Amino acid sequence: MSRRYSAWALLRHGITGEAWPPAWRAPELKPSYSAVIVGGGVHGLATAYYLAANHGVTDIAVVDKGYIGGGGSGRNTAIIRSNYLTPEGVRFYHRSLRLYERLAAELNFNLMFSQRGHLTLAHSDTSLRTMRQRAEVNKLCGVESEVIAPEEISRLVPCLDTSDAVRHPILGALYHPPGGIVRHDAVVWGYARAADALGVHIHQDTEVTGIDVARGRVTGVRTNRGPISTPVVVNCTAGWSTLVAGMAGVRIPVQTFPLQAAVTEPVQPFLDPVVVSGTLHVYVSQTDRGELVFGGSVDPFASYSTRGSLEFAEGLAAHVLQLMPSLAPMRLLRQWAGLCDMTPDFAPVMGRTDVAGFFVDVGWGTYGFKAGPVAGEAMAECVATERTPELIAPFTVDRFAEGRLVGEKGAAAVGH
Ligand code: PYC
Repeated sequence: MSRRYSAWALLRHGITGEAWPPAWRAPELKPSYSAVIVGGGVHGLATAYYLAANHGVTDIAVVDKGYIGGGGSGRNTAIIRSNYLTPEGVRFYHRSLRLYERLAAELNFNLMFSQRGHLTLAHSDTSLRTMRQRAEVNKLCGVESEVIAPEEISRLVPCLDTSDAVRHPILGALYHPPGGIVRHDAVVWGYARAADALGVHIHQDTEVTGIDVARGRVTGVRTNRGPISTPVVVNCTAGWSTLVAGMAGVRIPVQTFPLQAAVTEPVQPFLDPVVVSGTLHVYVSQTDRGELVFGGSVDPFASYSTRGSLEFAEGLAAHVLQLMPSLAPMRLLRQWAGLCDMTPDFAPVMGRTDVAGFFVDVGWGTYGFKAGPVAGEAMAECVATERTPELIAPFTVDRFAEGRLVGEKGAAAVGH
């Protein structure tokens, strides 16, 4: 633990009320940087951190039009897992989970990563077959996953109604012990602090309004605070990814849909694993503070709204109570939505583009937060070496024109 955050400092600040030193600086915006990363969420900050830590590139600006972690990184349900469907996806998220496992030590910041297991329920023969397929692909890629029967599910989550007296009886589940939850704002702040300490400049309230390209190469970005000249721009945005890419003349096949979530009042711990039901369009986990965090499917219509709707809350309550009837007395405290950039195959768009120096790390759909560390690591390598790392080669933008889709819809937490 650094001296700034020692137990002695904690005591002194607690007793005297002395202000804490800022966890990252607020530097002047320089007129030029070696690289500008657009988007101060977990992807942008992780890319900056790994560029500095793994490749010695520190002359970087991370710019965000709002505050860091204010977009998808602060609006997700903080689920970490690697039990995907395609070998490309499983290998990629497996690396992310491994990075998450040692991230608190690496960043010297408590991320509250809790590997409490992850259960995806199957309510039909078809989904049981998909779970079996996922379990086999997972095992072949070295990821711990197995299909378990209702008796075992009931032992892991006693509050689940595993009887067959319900509309959608539980036939089995994909059980993934290494999955779990993490404190999402801590991940953002941990990367921000560590990147800042290595010399990266973080500029909040700094909106990119244009990207300059000359003779097929990026030459700079324009912002609401003035122009920056740079040979490298990395688009790490969600929600605005097509708009930022469009500024460089790059088209990516993404449509943006809100994904709603909600949180209850805190109660005593009773739910250990994360529970997902695609058929009932719901996933739920209990935080260390005791709240239940719920999410559902993306909204049926493309939009940029980040407000919750009554329709969602009603549907959510109905579905949750079919799974866990004893939750009926609990009260919802808050609702919100995040923006999900959906691609045709539910896999991301990563790497170089036809514009030299313009890189993309976008199209994360509902999978973005859990990919933050591996995406940052791989994008940093891609930018620093100008080569596409093997792990992200399946996700390049040219796959759409070449018909190399990576169909990852079957690994979605809920139906979309
Ligand atoms: O893929 O685990 C997931 C997920 C949960 C919420 C949104 N996506």
